[in-house]
Amino acid sequence: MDLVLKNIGLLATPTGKAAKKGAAQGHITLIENAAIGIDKGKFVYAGSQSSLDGERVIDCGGRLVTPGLVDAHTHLVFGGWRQKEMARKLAGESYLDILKSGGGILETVRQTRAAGEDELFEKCMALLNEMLAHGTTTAECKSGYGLNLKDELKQLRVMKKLAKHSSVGIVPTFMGAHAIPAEYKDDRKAYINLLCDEIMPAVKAEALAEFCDIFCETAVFTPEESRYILIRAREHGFTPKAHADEINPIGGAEMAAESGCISAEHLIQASDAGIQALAQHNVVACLLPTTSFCLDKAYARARDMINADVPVAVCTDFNPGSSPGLNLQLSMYLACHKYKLTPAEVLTAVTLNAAAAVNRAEQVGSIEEGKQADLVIWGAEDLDYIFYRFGSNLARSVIKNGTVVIER
Ligand code: IZC
Ligand code: ZN
Repeated sequence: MDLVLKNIGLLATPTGKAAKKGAAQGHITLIENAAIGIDKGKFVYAGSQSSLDGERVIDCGGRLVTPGLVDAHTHLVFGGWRQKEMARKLAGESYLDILKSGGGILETVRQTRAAGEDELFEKCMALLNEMLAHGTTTAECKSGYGLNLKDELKQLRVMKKLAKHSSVGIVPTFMGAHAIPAEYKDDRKAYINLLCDEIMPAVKAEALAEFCDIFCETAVFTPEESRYILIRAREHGFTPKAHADEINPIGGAEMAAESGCISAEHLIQASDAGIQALAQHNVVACLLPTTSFCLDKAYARARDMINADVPVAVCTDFNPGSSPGLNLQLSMYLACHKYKLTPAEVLTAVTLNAAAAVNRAEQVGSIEEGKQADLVIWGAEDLDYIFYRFGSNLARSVIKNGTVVIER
């Protein structure tokens, strides 16, 4: 065996290769005095303390061990930042007002178009190292700040290079339908055609993305436009996702469910019918509590979703506008204290269910024989503690594919 972890005070993990819903979301495996065996990057043993021997043995000192965290929703690759919009926000301008005036996403589009590929790569490597240090071992990344063929491909090529060089597992998503770019503001149809007829096939020709996401929102893409774009995306071989009912209740959740989305994002304003539709189609709800926090908005109805048998994931939404933070531990804290989910439900939400939201539940998201050996050793002795001591980075050591990548 390559690596053995012994003297684990508590091993906490969901189990299985599919998202957990309903009461099962809160049913996790808890093993006291546990040990883990890792060989060739995979878990080969996870159970009670045993006399395992390996090339390297780590004494966990009675600490908590969980699966590596999966952040299933980030807008990682962007030029610049948007701190200059903070004053407008503090003075009462809304997120959508700033976007309508040509700022917001469109400001980041200007800065991303102006940035070189190498510059974006270096910036993102540093951000990914910060994520890793906070326990994130897999991250989904969306394009959507190029909004033309050249710059969407540039963002996605940066992700491909990041996937090669970063220890964080990268899941690429094409999100050319993030906003209507300024040069098409009087001809939305032409932009939608450009997306579906030219950019989608080019992205697929280079195999740069598995998923296609869309911002279905007032003043962005209507549910009808979203349906059309996601149908075209499926024809091109993408698995659809949708930002739905974030700011206004416009039937985004229903649209996402009917369009065959693997996940629907935000859902702050999702209706009862929308929640039922998600449950019926087994769509993972990717909830983003730091966005509610940053925009000072309501929190999604996570408990209603769990009661309705919708599998819930929790993610950072890391982006330069509505959630400029990449620490998934803060999202976990808010999910517990604002959504009122239990620590066990939230742990499932940031591991197995998040993995399912990016079609990775067979490989990651739990500590079980055969899965990729991604885990976090926490500066904590039990699960409650990491949902209690907010504001500090409680991840101590991080292991990705069986390699110790962070040791503190
Ligand atoms: O840059 O504002 N919500 N898209 C939809 C975002 C937030 C990212 C941004
Ligand atoms: Zn987003």
